[in-house]
Amino acid sequence: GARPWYRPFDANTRSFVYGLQPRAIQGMLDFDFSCGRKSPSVAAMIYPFGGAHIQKFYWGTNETLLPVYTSVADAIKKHSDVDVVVNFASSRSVYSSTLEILTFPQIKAIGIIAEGVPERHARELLHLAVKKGVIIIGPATVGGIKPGCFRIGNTGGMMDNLIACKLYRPGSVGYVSKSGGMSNELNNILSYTTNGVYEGVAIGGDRYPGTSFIDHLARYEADPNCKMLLLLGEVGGTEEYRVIEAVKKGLITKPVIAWAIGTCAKMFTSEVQFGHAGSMANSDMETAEAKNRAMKAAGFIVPDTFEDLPATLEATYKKLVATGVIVPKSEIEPPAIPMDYQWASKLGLIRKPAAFISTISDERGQELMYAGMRISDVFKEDIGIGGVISLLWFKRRLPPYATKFIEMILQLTADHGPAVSGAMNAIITARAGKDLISCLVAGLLTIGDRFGGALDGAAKEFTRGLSSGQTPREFVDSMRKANKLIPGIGHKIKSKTNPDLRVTLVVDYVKKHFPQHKTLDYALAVEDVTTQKSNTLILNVDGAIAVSFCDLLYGSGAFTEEEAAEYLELGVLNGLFVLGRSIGLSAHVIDQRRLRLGLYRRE
Ligand code: Q5B
Repeated sequence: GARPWYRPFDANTRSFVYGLQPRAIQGMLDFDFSCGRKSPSVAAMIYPFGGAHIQKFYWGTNETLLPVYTSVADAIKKHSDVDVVVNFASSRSVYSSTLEILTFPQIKAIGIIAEGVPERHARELLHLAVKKGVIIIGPATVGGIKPGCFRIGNTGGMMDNLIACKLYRPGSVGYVSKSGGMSNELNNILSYTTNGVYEGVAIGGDRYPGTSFIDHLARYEADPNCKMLLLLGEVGGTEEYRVIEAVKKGLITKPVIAWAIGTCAKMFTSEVQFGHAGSMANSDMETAEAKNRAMKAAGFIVPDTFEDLPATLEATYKKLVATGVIVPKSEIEPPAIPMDYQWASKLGLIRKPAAFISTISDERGQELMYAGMRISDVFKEDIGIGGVISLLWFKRRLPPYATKFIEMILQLTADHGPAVSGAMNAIITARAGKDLISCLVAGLLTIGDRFGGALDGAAKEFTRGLSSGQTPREFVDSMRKANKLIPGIGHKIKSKTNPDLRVTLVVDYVKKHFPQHKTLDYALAVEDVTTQKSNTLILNVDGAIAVSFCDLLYGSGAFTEEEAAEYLELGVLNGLFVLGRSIGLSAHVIDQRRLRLGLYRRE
């Protein structure tokens, strides 16, 4: 339904928010809810990029969905009840978007938040809006607030502040200021000196605001529910004189309390430009002092200093109550607004059991940590990939010979030609046109008991044999009796006569650097037995790495017996082969792509 011209916002006002501003919208919806509004004051968002979609918001404790349209026209088509737009477009795009909004007669008021709008654009918009009878609030403002009804964007600050200032229900004072920050102060002062704000508008600090003091004060004058006017002017410009004119002409008759801030400008010897683009006196008339004098002379209620403003407001309010102009209403309790989880958590008001626990890395602080070591120290101390694995897999720094051994494993297992099962699968997958990750995974999934995944089994069986005191032959016989192949023994092409040099490298390194190598020696003794049967039954690369790692876990002094046993139990050793071979499998995929070979089909 049509609203009277002087009341652009009421408890049924519905708006569009131009721009993706979920926090501001949630703030508007929380305000609405505290006012007891029946429906959210935001009907939809308009955002030209990324396609039309839906966004989720809270309505009290429930959730509500708001559509996002890509054009004003689409939004208008769907929401005939909307007559306000809160335009969060940037200073670059606010001109064109406001021009577009102004083409729809349905829109009666626009809040423009952007700072730094070129003055030429602001003036054009202002003229067009006047012609079309549209109220523009801004640019360079938070907007305004109509307690109990409607909040433009972030006006009034956080929810606790809005509640403390009783903005969830209307009072009797209509105010207009330039600055949004000062309007927060006015909301606060009015909440304890009077029955509170009826409506408050911050017109913005630019030289050419869309609407000025007089536009809003004239509305408050005409609105029978507003009983007392408050004007917070400032140094610079002549807008206060237009209000003086109106009072002199008898167009404004309600009591006007007024103050122009910036009286301290006279303390400076040169001209002072305050925070707003418009806050500079270009003539004597534009000084705050001259304005305060003129407003007083015109019959405004002007305190002696800004500090006296609360007392002046209180005295005027009491007079209006005494004469029956204002009849204070009994207070109502606003509904509690649930606090956002993240905010409550930040304030330490709530706790929640962790969904999962991790003990190896932490990215929440300033610097990423690997098992308590700063990422910058990882490089400062040049701990290498072996050091990083020792931190992330074993949560400790291992001695250099051990981290070097880990790196040796990765290098040795990186690849073993295109014929091995994993590489074949990766290659076939690559030739089927799949992406690198799919091909890599196809290769990795081939790793198992027989191919590359014999490390954990080898570690388990050889440590069991060794610790139970079995001789190598007894060990081999017991495995045969149990009908089990010995993990880590045997190779398709490598043999006693065609030795696997990778194994030789491991054996030599371990014998040279490890403080003890009982498990490796035991495995080599087992190899002596198995190769008597067939010279391909050698200690293979999986087996050599696995038994050496057992010697590292048990003999380096970096792990307790229990920890060493636990790591074997957890099955970390196959991970070493997986990690190393990922290098080679990726290489085969890259190679196939480079060769641009077509789909493989077995002939
Ligand atoms: N026999 C590796 O098999 C292979 C025996 C055994 C007792 C054993 C086989 C095996 C255990 C698993 C293991 C890791 C399948 C291998 C790797 C990485 C790689 C690969 C690459 C790379 C080879 C012939 C006769 C039979 C068997 C007996 C065989 N293995 N007895 N313990 N372990 N090993 N896997 O050559 O009486 O004739 O029936 O499963 O450690 O994967 O380069 O390709 O870097 O990519 O096909 O190096 O040893 O031998 O199965 O024909 O057996 O020896 O019982 O006896 P073969 P089979 P019998 S390293």
